[in-house]
Amino acid sequence: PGETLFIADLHLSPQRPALTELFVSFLEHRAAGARQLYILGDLFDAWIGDDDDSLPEVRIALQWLTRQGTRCALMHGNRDFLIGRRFARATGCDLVRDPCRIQLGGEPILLMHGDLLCSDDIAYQRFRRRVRNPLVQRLFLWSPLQKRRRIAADYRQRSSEAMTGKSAEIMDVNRSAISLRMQRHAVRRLIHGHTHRPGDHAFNLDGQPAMRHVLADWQETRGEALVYRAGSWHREPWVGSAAERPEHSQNKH
Ligand code: LP5
Ligand code: MN
Repeated sequence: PGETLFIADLHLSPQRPALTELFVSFLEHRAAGARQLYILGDLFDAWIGDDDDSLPEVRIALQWLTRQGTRCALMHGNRDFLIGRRFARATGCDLVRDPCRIQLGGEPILLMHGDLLCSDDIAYQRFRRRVRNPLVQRLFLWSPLQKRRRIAADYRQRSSEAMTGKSAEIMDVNRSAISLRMQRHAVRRLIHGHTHRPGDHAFNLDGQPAMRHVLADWQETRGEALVYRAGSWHREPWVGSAAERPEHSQNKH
């Protein structure tokens, strides 16, 4: 009983206050009351350590959400894999591994951020292995915040330069990587984000119907959640709560 919501790729940053506002309104007016919220990576556009206290309103809203009774699970994305236990403790969120296998209504489901499925992107997978190395991370976290900000900006820069030379196919998920993961975890449903190519893909896995839900990335004007309720699945846009929209208050007065 109760709803389960899935979102990913919000890419929150201090440079996009309207996006943060949209997300906070989603927590307050939509996620509240749900049984569980899953955030499947890239909540933040870049996370350089839990000691960086930018975007305090996000922590406050997540803490409020978990305190009022909605469980919130947080998975690392390729932009915010440095979210740590301090952030989790402060917000009441559970950090979950990528991949993560859950059960909903008796059905096993695999959750991933999605970057691991992009196995054709060799340069990225090499980069990923390096920055996911615990020793490399510890060294990074020991540096002063200013230095970390510079390094993160440099990675972003080099990454976007690298991406101009990659084809769309290379940066998309690999079909056999999907099948392998789903077989290994014995699931017929996979939910992931990362590619910013939202869609519901029904396909055949070992002669059986299978489903892959790709979550949408969020924009200032529109977010989206995948919702599981009473045995069925649907996508739901989020454009802010009616009470907060300017047209609404104009009608009121
Ligand atoms: O997210 P998106 O869609 O823009 O791009 C990804 C891949 N890029 C990345 C890099 C991130 O954007 C960088 C942001 C990091 C923020 C946190 C900083 C913390 C640093 C902590 C260090 C311990 O994920 C991109 C994919 C694309 O998705 C599609 O899947 O293609 O991958 C790249 O472009 C990577 C390049 O191919 C290689 C990057 C070279 C950078 C040089 C780094 C040197 C090695 C560092 C070793 C410590
Ligand atoms: Mn991503």
